[in-house]
Amino acid sequence: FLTSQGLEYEVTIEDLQIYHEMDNIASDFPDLASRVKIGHSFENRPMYVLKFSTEEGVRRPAIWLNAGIHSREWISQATAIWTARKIASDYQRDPAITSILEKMDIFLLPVANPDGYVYTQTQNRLWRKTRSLNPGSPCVGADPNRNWNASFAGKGASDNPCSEVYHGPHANSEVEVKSVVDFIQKHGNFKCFIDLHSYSQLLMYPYGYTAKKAPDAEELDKLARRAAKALASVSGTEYQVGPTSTTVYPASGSSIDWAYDNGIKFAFTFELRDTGTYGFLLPANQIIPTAEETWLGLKTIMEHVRHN
Ligand code: ING
Ligand code: ZN
Repeated sequence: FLTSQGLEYEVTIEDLQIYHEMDNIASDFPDLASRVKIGHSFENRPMYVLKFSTEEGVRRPAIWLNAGIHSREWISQATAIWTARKIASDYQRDPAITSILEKMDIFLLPVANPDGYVYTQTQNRLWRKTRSLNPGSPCVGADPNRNWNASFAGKGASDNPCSEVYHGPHANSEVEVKSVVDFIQKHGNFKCFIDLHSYSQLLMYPYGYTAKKAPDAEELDKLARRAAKALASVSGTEYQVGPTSTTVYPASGSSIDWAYDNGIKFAFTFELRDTGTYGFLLPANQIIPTAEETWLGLKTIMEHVRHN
């Protein structure tokens, strides 16, 4: 609303500003982008994806860009929504993204854990999990990156609801995870799944649930190294590359392991800036630089997917 001081915005608990920006992108680029509701959260907030598609009515091979599964990793949601506008505005300007979109659709979910995200803005900045209730426990939430049906309840997850890595009562128990799983399975033609987290500056591929090598480890490693190099070319930000279990720690029930075991070969997790100076509390002046460098990494992966 307008005051004597100028423009001010009324922010309410329910106001996910990223959802408004998704709406704006869809109306600024009506021939390319649309906002699709794929489900709802535990507290009944909508789960919105932006769909980028240059041809209606055909189920083209598709790319899933996931962000904000851990609510406190704010650079993830921010990078995702910046990337959304970048995809739309560079279409028909940048030959790389143009040719990707001539063959594939991109689905981008910037807020995979909306309840947690609102909670980090109103109650506890460092909340990681969902906000589902655990019967018989005073502790709230499950780790939505331990809740996928990939060696569920295995290594690197906890059966204690009070743990930050609580896997939940069963695979897909978190409605936010289930919504993504159902959408991807119903679609049936996803070739790539990228999950954005922070922090540590890592680019990882399966597996997290085992130290065994994934069948495509060599190709994924080569591609990840090229992506990390492209990313570093922007402002020198260095990433380490490798499989999750040996690069960060063993972790079962993760999104990319589920994707990979369900035939989505190009499955990657980015751990964005920084390496710990600010950690989850990355200063606002690093948002755009992070998004800009990450974009080159993402494009490297998406171009490879288009050719394969
Ligand atoms: N790190 C990830 C986590 O879920 C990870 C690491 C990546 C685990 C990919 C499994 C698969 O713990 C953060 N910061 O959340
Ligand atoms: Zn995370």
